[in-house]
Amino acid sequence: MSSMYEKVMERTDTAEAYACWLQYRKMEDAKWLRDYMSYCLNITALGKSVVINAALDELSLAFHSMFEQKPTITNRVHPESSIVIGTYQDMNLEEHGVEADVFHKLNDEGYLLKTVKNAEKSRLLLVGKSDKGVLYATHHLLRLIQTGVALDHLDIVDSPRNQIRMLNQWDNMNGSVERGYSGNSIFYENNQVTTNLERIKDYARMLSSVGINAISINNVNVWEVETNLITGKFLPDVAKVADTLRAYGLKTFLSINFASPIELGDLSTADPLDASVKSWWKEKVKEIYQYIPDFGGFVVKADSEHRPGPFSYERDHADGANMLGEALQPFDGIVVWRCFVYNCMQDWRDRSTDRARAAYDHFKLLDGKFLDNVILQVKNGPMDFQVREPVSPMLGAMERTNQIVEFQVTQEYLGQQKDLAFLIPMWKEVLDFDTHAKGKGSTVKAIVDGSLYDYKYSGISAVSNIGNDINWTGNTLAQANLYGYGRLIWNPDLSAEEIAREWVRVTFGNDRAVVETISTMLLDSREIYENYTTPLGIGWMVNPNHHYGPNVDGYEYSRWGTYHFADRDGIGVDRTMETGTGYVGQYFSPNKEMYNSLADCPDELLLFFHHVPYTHRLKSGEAVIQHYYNSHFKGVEQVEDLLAKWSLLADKIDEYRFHNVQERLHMQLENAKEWRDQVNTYFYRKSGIPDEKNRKIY
Ligand code: GCW
Repeated sequence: MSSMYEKVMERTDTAEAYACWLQYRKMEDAKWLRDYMSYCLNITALGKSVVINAALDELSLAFHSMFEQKPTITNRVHPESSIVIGTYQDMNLEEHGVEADVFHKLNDEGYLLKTVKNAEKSRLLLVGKSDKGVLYATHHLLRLIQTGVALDHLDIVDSPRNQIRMLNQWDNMNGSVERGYSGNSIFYENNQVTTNLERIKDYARMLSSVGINAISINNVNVWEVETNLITGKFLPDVAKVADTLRAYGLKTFLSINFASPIELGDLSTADPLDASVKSWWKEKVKEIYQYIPDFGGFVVKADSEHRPGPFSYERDHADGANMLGEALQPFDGIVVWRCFVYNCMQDWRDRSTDRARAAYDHFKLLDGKFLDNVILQVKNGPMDFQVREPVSPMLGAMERTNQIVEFQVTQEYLGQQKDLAFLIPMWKEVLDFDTHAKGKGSTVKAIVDGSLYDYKYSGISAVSNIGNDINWTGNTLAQANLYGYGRLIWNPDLSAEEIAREWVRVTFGNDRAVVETISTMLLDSREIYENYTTPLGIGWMVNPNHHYGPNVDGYEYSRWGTYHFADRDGIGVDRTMETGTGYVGQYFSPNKEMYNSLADCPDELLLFFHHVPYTHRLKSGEAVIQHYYNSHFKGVEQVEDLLAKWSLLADKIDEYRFHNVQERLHMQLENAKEWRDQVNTYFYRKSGIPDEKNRKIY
């Protein structure tokens, strides 16, 4: 039986949309075809495992599709072998002239991809430190072929910089996806685990191709039905999903409800220090591992936005996390404990509470109290995935507590996959940020790769952006964020340009105009979005609840702690030491002093840290209000330009994907105009200060 992928690929109208970056387009160029085929038709696979089988399947599928010929596969090296794959233990490295030394320097998921020559034949070695390395090497090779790289002199040694490379699905069992903009869940429907494992398999193929190795498969808000995922009712189904994911090097995690012992009807308390609660979780974990022997562990949202947690029992987060950690320890499982904890019932009149401070205030004093299989997961900024926020001061603050940073691939506040927003440049800013936690050079990437503090577990996690739409991500160009997320966290030193161009090539082919145009569109897009929404770091001003489109005062008098404090004279949140909330004090010097000083604070974050008059001059010389007008007018023009650029590609891209993106760009234009007009009008009316250029404001 043909797979879901193969079935969709037969339907020409949506095939490219579904295939994402695993296009394996038929090779037309005769010279390349000859060159590549000389390597690709005789595969020898040494060693056996489900993961190596997955690598072989991928090679066969890809070669068949690109060269219209299925490769032969053998399990011992023979004179015709043109690709040899296996782990370094399975291979006689000397026979191929490779030193085993290479592998001692690599971590477990690393690999060697090398062209070796003897008298009459060249062959490719794909050697993994483990079978996962073999799979990653396979995808590296397929990427090279699809981007038109010659194979004659390969000598690549690579391994991932980050240990945990995770995705969090915010999928509910009724099939909905919290903050999902791409259709329904691929994991659940009608309060059941899906039986469509083929679609999950294709997702796993995509994720493994960019090196993701862990996934939590249900929403961090764990509702009634989902609480049962850790029971015999659903575990057999979850195990099937885990089997599918495992073949692609992915560990399965579940989000759990902290109150499970109560909600599943077994106990009357969920107090983490209660002996019966502790043993309940120990038994529960044992049961889970009977179904899923390599289960990853739990993701936990506790005492946050009305979810239950240790606070109900006057215990702290360390008590809660350690109780679960203890239960998971015998199985090498881990607890990913989220730090998104703040008062979501704030009184807007109360100026002493600052939501940005919350995570640090809750967790900093617990440093050193967590078990070593607990990891704290921290959102990249202190608020909630706005278009621009400073880096969370939690990153670097916890010397003795494992940390993982959380990004959001799904574009909740960034246009919801209607508007274009390529997020890699933003994540790079975060990873490159110098926290100065241990002096100069204490970048976030050095914290989350574990090197700065020698964490036992660390890495990067992100909220996924996929659903069951045929193109997975609603907007086809949003596929770039998922791809780029994987590539970036594998190697944070890749540039956003490299990632963008590579994605365009594997997704749309190597035509120069296509590569240039789309990568430029992507690379400009975050700034464009910022221009017509909320520049200078203030954020929010969105419609409450669904978070799409402008509503300047939408959250101004709400309980969520997300205010801009605009009045007739000025705007911004004073977070300084002297007159503000003192939030800046959570940073290490010299960041603390830089943000605290009106003169030194970077323009793009000005209103995050300071309340200033509209007439305050930015470093550029523009007054704040004029900057607001200018950037909003500019943002709309830039979206018009995106549309014009895209239109030029009409005959270079298949119809389905072309129209999908075009349609979204039109929606984006409408949205941008609405933002421009509402924001400009609001501030004009508040301040009475006209636009120097006399453009239309209502
Ligand atoms: O960004 C906010 C979202 C919620 C989400 C929460 C969280 C899953 O609006 O939908 O809940 O963050 O991260 O827990």
